[in-house]
Amino acid sequence: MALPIRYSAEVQEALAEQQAVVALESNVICQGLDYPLNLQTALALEQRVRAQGAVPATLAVLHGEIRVGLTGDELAYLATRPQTPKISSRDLAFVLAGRSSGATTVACSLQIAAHAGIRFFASAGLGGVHRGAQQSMDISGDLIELTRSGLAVVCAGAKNILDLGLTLEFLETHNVPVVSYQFDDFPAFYCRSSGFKAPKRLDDPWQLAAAIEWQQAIAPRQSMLICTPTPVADALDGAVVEQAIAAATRQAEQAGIIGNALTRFIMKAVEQATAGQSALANQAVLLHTTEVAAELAVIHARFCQQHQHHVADQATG
Ligand code: PSU
Ligand code: MN
Repeated sequence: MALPIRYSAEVQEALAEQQAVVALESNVICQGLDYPLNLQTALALEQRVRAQGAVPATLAVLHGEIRVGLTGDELAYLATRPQTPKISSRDLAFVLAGRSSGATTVACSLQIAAHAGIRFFASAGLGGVHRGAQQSMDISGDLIELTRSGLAVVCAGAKNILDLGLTLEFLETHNVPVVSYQFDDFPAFYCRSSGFKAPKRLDDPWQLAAAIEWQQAIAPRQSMLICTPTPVADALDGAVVEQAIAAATRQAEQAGIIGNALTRFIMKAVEQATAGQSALANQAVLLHTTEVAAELAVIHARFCQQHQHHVADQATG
């Protein structure tokens, strides 16, 4: 069966003309941030992408239809319905069969973006290996989907509620290429550094574009993780955040929260403990990673055009 994918007119046109498109998730808008910060953020993200000369494609499922690119009204619809289910790639078939709606996680968004032929995706912080995963085995499907989507994923590392050391180990084991762009370390969401060096640093966006294309040629389904730390002015103090996270993690344990509810529970507890600071920091990270994704997507599109011309010249010359 053909997937019921509906593209916004501008995304369809941009894809047809091989222009830069940046895909965005909707779960963070629906559930990660509260109204009205979430709607303001969703609109600001699209604006940042456009300002760089790329086209934004926020992804969601609405009434049994996969949507690639949403209108302002549709963003508002999602932003005011936090009861919309969080859906990962494992949930998508049921959502389509039931003709229902869902806010897509990174994992689900990557799967949809791959079907849609989009090459770039931006997220603030990925899901990853949870603290205590040695016992719980709670590892986000976001990481798995990196190994079968073939996108350039721009983010500030993974959320710092996770075990970032284990997250890096997992990525290494699954041979996901991880690179920090113009930075040495693996970032930690709204903190600049996780304390771990990134496996690779690249400073030149053109070389990065070339690496993305080589990765496509080598293993078309393997995504590349491109990390960029949140700006210094937006970063939160690591020690304060760590305390809040440790307390929130204990709270979740005591409340017996497991499965796909855990991430949101801990994020909200941290938000409370920091009097809303972490939500604003989350927004700042999103804005930054999305802007970098758009900037890189535009350079990547130009790189591909130049390369095509070069190949055509060689063929005729
Ligand atoms: N950002 C937030 N809160 C969230 C998420 C992002 O502030 O809940 C979502 C993202 O959509 C991400 C997902 O893909 O959490 C990961 O969830 P899990 O750990 O259950 O795989
Ligand atoms: Mn999980």
